Amino acid sequence: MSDKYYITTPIYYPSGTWHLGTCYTTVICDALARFKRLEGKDVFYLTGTDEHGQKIEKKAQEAGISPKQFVDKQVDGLIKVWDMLNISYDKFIRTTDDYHEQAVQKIFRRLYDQGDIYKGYYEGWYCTSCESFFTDTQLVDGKCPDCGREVNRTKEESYFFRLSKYQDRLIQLIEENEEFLQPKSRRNEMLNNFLKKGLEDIAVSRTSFTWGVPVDFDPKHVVYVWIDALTNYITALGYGSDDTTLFDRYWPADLHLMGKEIVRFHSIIWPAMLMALDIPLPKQVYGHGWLLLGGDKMSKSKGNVIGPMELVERYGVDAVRYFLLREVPFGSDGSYTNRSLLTRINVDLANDLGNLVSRSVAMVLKYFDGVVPSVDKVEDIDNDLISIANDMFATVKDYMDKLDAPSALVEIWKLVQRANKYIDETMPWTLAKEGDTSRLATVMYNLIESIRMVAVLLRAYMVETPDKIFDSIGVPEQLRGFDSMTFGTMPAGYSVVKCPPLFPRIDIDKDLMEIEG
Ligand code: ME8
Repeated sequence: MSDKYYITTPIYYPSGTWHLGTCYTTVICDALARFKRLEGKDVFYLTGTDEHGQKIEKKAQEAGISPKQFVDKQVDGLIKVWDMLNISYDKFIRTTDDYHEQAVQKIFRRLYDQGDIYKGYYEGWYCTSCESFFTDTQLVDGKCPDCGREVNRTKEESYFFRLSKYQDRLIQLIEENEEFLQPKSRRNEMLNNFLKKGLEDIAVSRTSFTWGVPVDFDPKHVVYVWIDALTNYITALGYGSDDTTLFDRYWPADLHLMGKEIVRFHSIIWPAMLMALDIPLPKQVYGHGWLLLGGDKMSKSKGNVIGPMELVERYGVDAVRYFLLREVPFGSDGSYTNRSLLTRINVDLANDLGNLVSRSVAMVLKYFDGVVPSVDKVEDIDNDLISIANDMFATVKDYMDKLDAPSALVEIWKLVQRANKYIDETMPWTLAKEGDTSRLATVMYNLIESIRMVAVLLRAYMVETPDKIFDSIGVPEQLRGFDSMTFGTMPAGYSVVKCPPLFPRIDIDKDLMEIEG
């Protein structure tokens, strides 16, 4: 099995407000990247920005500044959001980076030289918001079939990519290799709605505006923004430059993760381009669902957004990350409401996790002067807790291999909840009163060890809480890794210290009044 893992988010249009929906793909990729790193893999996590095209040119005009000034400002804003969410990307690519533009030109020329790109005339419809071309029959009620907005009639000289030539190979790829495109619903959609209806060659250059990568052998054309954007996954690794070390190491991508609305580009156009370039295909393209607000996709251009910054400032980075990873069943849509966020924080984080840690630490402080005691008197009831703890890693890993972070978190919470129940069942305060120190020691050890194992796994999903827990229960560096996921690995004798509440309980109605007015 290969020990490298190359994972990508789409590159973001720096065209409007950064909102919680924007953060969805990135936070999931981040959890996957962290998980794989903890498994010992050599991870390369790529994200970035998709800065060319008519939409950006228009926005810059409206703002009265140059497109480059516009995107620079927007990208600064995005990087601040990623920093605040502690996104552990290894590279941030901008499609305005010189090396990328040069590689795009080389790729375009090569495809032209070998006959995969040819010159023609495009006449049809263009949705500027989606940066997509459509034929008459593809429109829905005369509007963009993807976003429902107005489309413009376009007629211009254009270069075309021979997409039709790859139709049979694409059908074969998607039908025969189940892993390539997931989930299954997306596979059916691509096969039935696009591939089997017949692929037409696509326009891959524009002449009606200039904000793009110029076609070097015909500079009144700029490369179509999706062709420019998709290549980022290989140009970021040095493809088309003098140094291809990263490309040689990490390509093919293990996972391209994205929202379902752009699966068509990633599972049809992108593999066809790679086939034309004779480059191996990514191992998996996965189209996740949307974060909805008020029943609609949270979206920059619709303006129905919730800002991540305010939420992180108010509730902390881990609460927001946890919500994004836990709330939306993977592959489906899920809704954001302020109440659902606050309820998750109170129930899962403050009550379940926070209370478990604070109660357990308080008892070790009270009954054993803060030193974790060793197991002394074992009872049957311990076995249930221990077996949940011991089985947890394999199950969580299994879910993460299927990209299913919500189910992985549910699995971790089974131990959190079992440990809370264990406190109620063993009643340490009664053991203390009765002077059964041997049994009390065992119960305390089992609780602290369960908490440690939970915190080790949480390192993939949260960025502050695991260390707070480790510091509170005295876990040394070498017992914070995935190689320590067997119950009993931590020896007794470490000291615990009081931990400030991990997630302070929220007065939901009061907070809702403050947030919503
Ligand atoms: O599509 N819920 O960029 P983008 C879940 N530049 N995910 C959401 C979301 C929501 N409400 N809103 C946005 C582009 N996203 C192109 C990609 S890649 C070669 C070019 C996700 O800024 C969206 O599904 O519109 C996508 O995965 C990502 O944010 C970037 O979207």
